[in-house]
Amino acid sequence: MGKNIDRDLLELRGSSISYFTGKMENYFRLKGIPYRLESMVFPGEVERNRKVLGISQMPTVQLADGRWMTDTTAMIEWFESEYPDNSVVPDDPVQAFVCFLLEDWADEWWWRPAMHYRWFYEEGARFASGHLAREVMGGLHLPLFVKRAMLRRRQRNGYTRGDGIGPEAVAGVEADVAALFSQLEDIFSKRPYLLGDRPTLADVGFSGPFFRHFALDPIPLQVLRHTAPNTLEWVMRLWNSRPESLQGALIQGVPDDIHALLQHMARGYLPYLNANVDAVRQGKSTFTAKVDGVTYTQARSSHYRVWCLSELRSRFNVVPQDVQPGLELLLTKAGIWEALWAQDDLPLAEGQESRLPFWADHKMLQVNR
Ligand SMILES: N[C@@H](CCC(=O)N[C@@H](CS)C(=O)NCC(=O)O)C(=O)O
Repeated sequence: MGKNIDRDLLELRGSSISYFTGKMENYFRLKGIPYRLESMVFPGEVERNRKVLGISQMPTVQLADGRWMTDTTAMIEWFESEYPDNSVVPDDPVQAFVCFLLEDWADEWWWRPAMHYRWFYEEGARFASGHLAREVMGGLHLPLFVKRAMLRRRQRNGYTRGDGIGPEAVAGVEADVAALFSQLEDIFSKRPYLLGDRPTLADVGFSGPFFRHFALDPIPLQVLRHTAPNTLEWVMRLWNSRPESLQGALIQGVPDDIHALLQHMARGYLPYLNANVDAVRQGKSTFTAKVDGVTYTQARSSHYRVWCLSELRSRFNVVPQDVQPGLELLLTKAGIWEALWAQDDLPLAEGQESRLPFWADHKMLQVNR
């Protein structure tokens, strides 16, 4: 039976167990934007991706007119301007800024613990290496066990041990995840989505670590079932939402439970971002930093995350003048404000990432193959 391909449909290319592919799918479903998921094929697509996008990462999107896109944050921003109905960004500029913060934290901080649970534990590595070897490595003519071993090695060297989680960091990383689960459980036992009765960009951001990692990989799924069942329900509620779900009311302002999330973000992610800025400025490819009581030994430095910090600053600068003092006070109380502006002259390349989502200058992390 031939495959019935609708050429007008967006093509989302990635993997059915990938963090950022899952984030993009949650967004498309919520907005009612039809798409077709196709598995990226390694190594065949890597060269093409580099040619059309500058880098190769998951997912990519190909528009019906043939243009290629990458980077979920920049893609979502682009789709929001193309499909302005039922925006996922709240009208209230303070809540909108909180969404940008939470999305960035979800993308760039929770990525590492998500990879840890998948690749550190045998149960996770067995599941994911088997799945990925079959799904995306069809283009490599090697025995399955070799592909699986290659994947484990690559992911551990790139994203877990090789990105700062040595044996001494494991307990701290897992305690950090447990603290997040407990904070989210508190929120989702009171309301269906992070900011009220409808999902926002903050929920879409958190679908990254949750949908295809914490709520899929054997170990964290077991932890979620037992410690955070309301959070597990939220994962599926978001996946099952449609444009009609974007009608509900949002809460007023920024309640204490969201403030607590911002304080959590301020403890680990912001000091890490600043340590990363120092490393990039000094031209170091790895750095060691103790943040929130956990020592990350030889974490990879990231040019992309320097840009993330600068994006958060730019987002603050476009908040209406009369709203800025209130937002500044909120961020100061959360412990974010000072860290956000701690450094002058961020080490960014000229025009870095300015062509996203149609061209990317830097990968999130450079992984040696
Ligand atoms: N910030 C990017 C990150 C995308 C990303 O890092 N994707 C991962 C897989 S989910 C990847 O392709 N990493 C590159 C690699 O493993 O070489 C986004 O939002 O799309």
